[in-house]
Amino acid sequence: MRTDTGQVFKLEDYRPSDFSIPQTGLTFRLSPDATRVTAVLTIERRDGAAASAPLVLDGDGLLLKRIAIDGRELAPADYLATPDQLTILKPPARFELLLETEIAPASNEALMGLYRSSNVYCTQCEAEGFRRITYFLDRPDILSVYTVRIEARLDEAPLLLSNGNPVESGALADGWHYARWHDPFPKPSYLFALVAGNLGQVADSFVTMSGRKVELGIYVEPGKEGLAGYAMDALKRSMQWDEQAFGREYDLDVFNIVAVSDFNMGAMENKGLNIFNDKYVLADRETATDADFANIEAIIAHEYFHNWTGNRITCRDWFQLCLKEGLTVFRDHEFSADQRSRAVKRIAEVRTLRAHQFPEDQGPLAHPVRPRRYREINNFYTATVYEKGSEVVRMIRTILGAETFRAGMDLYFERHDGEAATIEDFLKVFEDVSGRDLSQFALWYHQAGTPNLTVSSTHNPATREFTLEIEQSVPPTPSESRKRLMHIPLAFGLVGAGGEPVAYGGVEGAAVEDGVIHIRKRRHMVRFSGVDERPAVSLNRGFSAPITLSVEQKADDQFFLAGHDSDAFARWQAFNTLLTDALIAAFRQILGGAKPAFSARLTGLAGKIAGDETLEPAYRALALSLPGEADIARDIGRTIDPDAIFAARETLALAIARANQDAFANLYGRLADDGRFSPDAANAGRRALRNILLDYLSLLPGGASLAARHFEAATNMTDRAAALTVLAHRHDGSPEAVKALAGFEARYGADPLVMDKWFQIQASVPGPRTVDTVRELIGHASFSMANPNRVRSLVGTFSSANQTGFHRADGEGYRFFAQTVLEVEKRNPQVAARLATALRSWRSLEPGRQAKAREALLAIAGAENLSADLRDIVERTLA
Ligand code: 0A1
Ligand code: ZN
Repeated sequence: MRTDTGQVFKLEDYRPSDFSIPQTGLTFRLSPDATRVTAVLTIERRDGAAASAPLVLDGDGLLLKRIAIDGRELAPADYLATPDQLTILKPPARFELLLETEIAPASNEALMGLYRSSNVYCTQCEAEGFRRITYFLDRPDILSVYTVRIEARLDEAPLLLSNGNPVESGALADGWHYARWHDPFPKPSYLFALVAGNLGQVADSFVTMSGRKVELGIYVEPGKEGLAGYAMDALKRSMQWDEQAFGREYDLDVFNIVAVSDFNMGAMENKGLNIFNDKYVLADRETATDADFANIEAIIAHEYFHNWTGNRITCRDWFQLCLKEGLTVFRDHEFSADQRSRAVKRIAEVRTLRAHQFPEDQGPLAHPVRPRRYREINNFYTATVYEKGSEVVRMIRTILGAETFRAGMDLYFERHDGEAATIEDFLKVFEDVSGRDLSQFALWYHQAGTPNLTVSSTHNPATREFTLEIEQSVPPTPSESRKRLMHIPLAFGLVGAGGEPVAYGGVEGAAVEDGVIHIRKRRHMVRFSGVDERPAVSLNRGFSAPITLSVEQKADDQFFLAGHDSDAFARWQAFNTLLTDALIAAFRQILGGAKPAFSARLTGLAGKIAGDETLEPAYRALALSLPGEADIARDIGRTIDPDAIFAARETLALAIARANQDAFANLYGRLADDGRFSPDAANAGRRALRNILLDYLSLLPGGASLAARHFEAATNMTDRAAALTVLAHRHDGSPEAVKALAGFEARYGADPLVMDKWFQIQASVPGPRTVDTVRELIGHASFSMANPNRVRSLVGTFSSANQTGFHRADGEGYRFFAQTVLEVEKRNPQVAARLATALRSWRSLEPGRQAKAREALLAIAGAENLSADLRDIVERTLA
């Protein structure tokens, strides 16, 4: 484990390396406890580098066994080797460096570098894992052509995979065999991958737009081949979509995906050999929910799209991470929107952004989409870099229009193919194709914080003028107290009494193009002339900018937009805002000792939306799902009491259920499962609507038995998990809940990915007792502290998705959490650091909980030998 050195890496310190490594040859002789790695590197001093410059290679916990230059062993005086660095004091200008290191994959529990997952050898090198394999210039601007030879025992590892194309394979003495792979595309070390083991294969092929045939393989645990069909289908759709939407063709003869069960993140885009967390590959109706299917489709696409945005054009340094991640998320979002319902996809994206990126941006861990400094790069694979990074690309498209945006992307691929690029390079292509100046817009990359727009409107019937007064502000964030004014593309609509768009004569006060107001100053008075009647204003349509809005809007207008806005996102937003406002009012009533009440107009509108057959079922389901407790907390902002928020939300749910009892029961009946199954978006949407109706109906008398029947009758995991959640959360401890939990465990006890759902459902049961349940479940036979999916399902769910349980008033949730984070850290610092972010919003809690949360953070910070990963998170959180 790398302990903290306190070193801070700064963007302004970037300079190219003195050396390049045009060729990399690697030979692996695989063995669980002592794998021999022989690296043969062609190294050249770069033009302009000082002749006296030593060569300093990165390592991480390495043991050097042999070192030679151009075939001659080095004398001890010629070099300096520590586990973390290799310095060659007087290297020639061009030479071949041979290095032999020995590593122990079986005891690698950090899951970085070469490790074992269920007896399969696999690698994870992003961001800095390659240096755990051999000494190297382990930085993304060192592009090298790799040739890899893998040797293993045939019985232990019949399958040998690496990047690029297979070259040769054959038998060796004593039951060993080998394979050689060559990747003709120069790549950074973080994209290196190796897999060796006994795996089942699903094979298919794809013919690219220029007529080349690509062999596709998905490799899974033997016996699980039947669960990889959906992933394969998603892969072929992704390949086709990238040709159509971006003109991007695949470039190797093979494309392989391997699913492993121990993985720190979702998946990894290694050139020609993607490695996946098996959770994002394996699925069928019996084991996977509709959300799982949608995630698989999106992540398969994401990793595949990286082949152009990330691999062919990579990042100059890790500060540019959003160059590949934000752009690739944008591409996978567009893919899913095209494959599914665009409106529903957009609403879901915004909910995710608000749930994960907004709290990050509004708390102690806030950072710009392109950070300027880091202590541990692993901690910057964040919602800001990924999700806000994607929103920034989307805004570029909004500002330029779809055609010019595509021209810019074409120019980006043409100009930077084969390079390690920067955000400046990316912005420049769009300036060049459009002739626009994007320098103010570039602040979206450089400045942290969620901008806010305050909007009010006036109508003057005498002058027929309608005016929007818009003011922008960007709240201060850590180490950025003063903010500059941003360029915010605000899509809008003026809506007339019949729901029609209101025509206007002219506009003054801001540039307005194609339904977008370009906010560039602190304050704009946007005057629309020739407007006879006061319209309702629909703002930030399609969520055109990742901002918060404070709009002075009459309740009548808000209700009107929730029923009539022609922009599906804005319409959903209008209803969601009504719900949020009602919940916040109820929260205050509860704190004041009053019983909250909700208007019949609001609960009635919920019923109207549920039954509106002109709307897609998936949209109706999203509208009916109330703002989450964390969403409400964020909108309240400070002195949060999670118990009062929970009570407010439950009361509103009950009010909606009571007001619409018959209509909901009726609709629930009409949506009954016919036993046929397809994971497509339309079918998933009907299930989502039926399951949210169950959630409401379960609050009424007879609710537990209704949910139990739903559970028993389920013919797919979506319905089964939904019913189990309702039973466990709403009827905790009831005979129905106890029976269903036991039945689920008995049925799926041997399937770790399904047991993760069982852990998740129990870890998110609201209330003070759940911390005890979670403690107990840590001892369950299906649980393992060494497996990231298990840890996230149980401990991660408890700490980040159980507001009343985790924030138990006596601090017991926090104490359990601190202790567990430190225990996870001993094996896997990266997973521990991510877990620890659950306390990032501790300062918004009411004083009692705040003090207890701080104690827990201090307990973590005070532990000995903290990893760089965890120390970085905890210290920034406390700062
Ligand atoms: N580049 C991957 C994310 C990723 C990052 C780090 C990892 O190391 C444990 C693994 C994966 C992606 O965007 O999918
Ligand atoms: Zn990615």
